[in-house]
Amino acid sequence: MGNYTITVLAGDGIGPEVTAQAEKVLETVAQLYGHTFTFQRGLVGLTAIEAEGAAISDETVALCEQSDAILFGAVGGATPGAKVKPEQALFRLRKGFQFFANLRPVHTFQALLNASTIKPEVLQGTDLIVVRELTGGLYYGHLEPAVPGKPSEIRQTERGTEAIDTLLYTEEEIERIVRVAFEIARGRRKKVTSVDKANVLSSSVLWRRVAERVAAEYPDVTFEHLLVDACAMHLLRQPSSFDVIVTENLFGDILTDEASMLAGSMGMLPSASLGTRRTAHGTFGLYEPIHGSAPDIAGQDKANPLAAILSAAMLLRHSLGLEHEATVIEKAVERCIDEGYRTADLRESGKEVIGTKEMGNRVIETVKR
Ligand code: GGG
Repeated sequence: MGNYTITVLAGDGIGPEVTAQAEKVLETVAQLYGHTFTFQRGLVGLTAIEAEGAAISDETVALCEQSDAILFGAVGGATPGAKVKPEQALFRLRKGFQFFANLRPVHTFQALLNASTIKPEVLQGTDLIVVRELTGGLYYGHLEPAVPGKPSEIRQTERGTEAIDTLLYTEEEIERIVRVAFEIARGRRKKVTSVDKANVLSSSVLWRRVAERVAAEYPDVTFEHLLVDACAMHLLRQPSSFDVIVTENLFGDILTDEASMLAGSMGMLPSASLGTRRTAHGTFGLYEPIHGSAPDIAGQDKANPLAAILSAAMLLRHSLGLEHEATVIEKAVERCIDEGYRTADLRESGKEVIGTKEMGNRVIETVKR
């Protein structure tokens, strides 16, 4: 039994809808196991820009600072020509709290083998985790000022209109993320695939060199390099061959959107963003579904809340040290899928489609069983 403070940053579009379901599940777990979760809320993204003039205010960052974990929804939306982008909220939190390790597990539930356009025999046994570097690379490689997506980065020169992004990694940044991957692999099937573009990019040549040095410290873990293009192909050809994939920021973002199709939908993939800051019970972190704000379906009770609910499970595990409670949620999600409940993104013939709130309620009922 314990008291924990969780900052909820629901954000834009479907963010508030899916986060509300995750919160409901957390409240149920609190009641069942005698914990007290205090939820404190802040604005992020487009919602914050409209209300407060910034994608995230200093006050909201301070709220995060005073909590055990951050439960994040999604940010994004149309901001044509805007000076401030909703995504800057995420980048500020990631950089500010040094959340350099983004864990994105990809698991294909048995009952969803036929929900994908990919053949079930290819999907069978898919259980991998992408360890995405989150505070470096192209996302942060801008000229002055270092603000991702800032429109002023498009400039006029004697060559015409141009824009520059730089891909910079230091040895230290590579080493710490590769080490996270090896530590995770030790608790799994003991295989690490380091993904880069070393035939083209200097930063990848350094990435390879550092990854090999770290790998030598883990002789019990099988290690391989893979070019990012080959990785994209193998993910669809033989996903079960992967255990832990470690890669740089942008490659990780793209590969996990692809890999989400192995799990049936973007709405199935949770994530944890972690750094080195400790809480009383674990590691301070930010937890969010990998999907964006999906404005096209916002407010229609159509979004899949399972990625948000599974992110809440990761929060319990990594930041609050509540492993049992995390597993209870994960098992409940799998059981709901086994019992045939599907949101629209997982539409399957013969299966009834239910809404966001109903799916949240199903998970709660299952957690209580
Ligand atoms: N919940 C994920 C989210 O809001 N994604 C919006 C986004 O821009 N993400 C970029 C990224 O994760 O790097």
